[in-house]
Amino acid sequence: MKTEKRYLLPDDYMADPSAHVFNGKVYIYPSHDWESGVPENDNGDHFNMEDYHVLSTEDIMHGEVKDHGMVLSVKDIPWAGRQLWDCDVAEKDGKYYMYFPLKDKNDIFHIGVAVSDKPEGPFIPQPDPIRGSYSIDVAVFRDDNGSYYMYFGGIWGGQLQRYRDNKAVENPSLPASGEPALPARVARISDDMLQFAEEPHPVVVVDENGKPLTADDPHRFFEASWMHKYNGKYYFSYSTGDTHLLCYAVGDNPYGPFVYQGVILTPVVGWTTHHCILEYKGKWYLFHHDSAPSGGKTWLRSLKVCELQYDENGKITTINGTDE
Ligand code: FUB
Repeated sequence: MKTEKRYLLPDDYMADPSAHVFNGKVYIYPSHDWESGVPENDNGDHFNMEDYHVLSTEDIMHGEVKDHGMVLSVKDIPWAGRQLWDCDVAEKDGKYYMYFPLKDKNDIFHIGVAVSDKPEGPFIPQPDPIRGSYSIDVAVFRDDNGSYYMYFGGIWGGQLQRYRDNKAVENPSLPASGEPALPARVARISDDMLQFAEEPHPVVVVDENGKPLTADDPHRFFEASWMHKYNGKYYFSYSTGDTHLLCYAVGDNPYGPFVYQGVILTPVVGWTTHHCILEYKGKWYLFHHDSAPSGGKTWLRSLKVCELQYDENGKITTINGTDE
């Protein structure tokens, strides 16, 4: 059966959606693709994004999607080098905290924070990135007890291979075939929402026998973490990067381990795949992007959404990335 899908913003290129419900409305925080002219390479230099916009809607599949305009620019971030990649926003006590990966002046990714009184911004950046932060692709999850956790990390251009035990290594490398894959990271966020409250922990995805997925497994973590809770279980979902899937794994707490479950979305048009999952008005949705409207240009992606279905055991029904 075909899944009904919607392009959310046909007039602009945006990608890497993070969506949340604030004050009864859905707010979407994407990265903002544009034709910067930087040639495509494995380092991701062609993802040369310079600002963020915020979108909102009250009817995900059919309603108006409002673009609130530019809410943060690389020009306003004191420590900026280049490349504003996937961001996310969390609300605490009436303030909104935008977390964003950005390369510093030495071309090293860190994660910054910018603050607003409103979900639609504008967001004012802190002078420095989060202490001890590295790599890319931020997702912030608020657990039912009021604790906030940040999931992050991405390999290749996302620089995760440069770190072991949260320290930069001299000779970055990826694990060999058969060795455990590089994991995403998770850290609880401090009470003031501006720092990590602890050293980041590895987010380990294991098979049904408890063995970590290996570096050559087509379902291993690559980038684009997301966390949501369904029927009391913690669903860690992610992109597999060079095998072009969105997959998920389930655990009993925010740190895992998470047991691999299956594919959420098969490959889309374009190299990257990146998503978030949200419940709104009693239905579940998958937001993601593809490059079909730009004719397959990997650096010019368009936001898409469709409904997500679970079976009676909490298994997510796989969605075909290309049926329209
Ligand atoms: O948008 C730049 C990068 O492409 C993101 O950080 C990745 O998740 C991929 O979508």
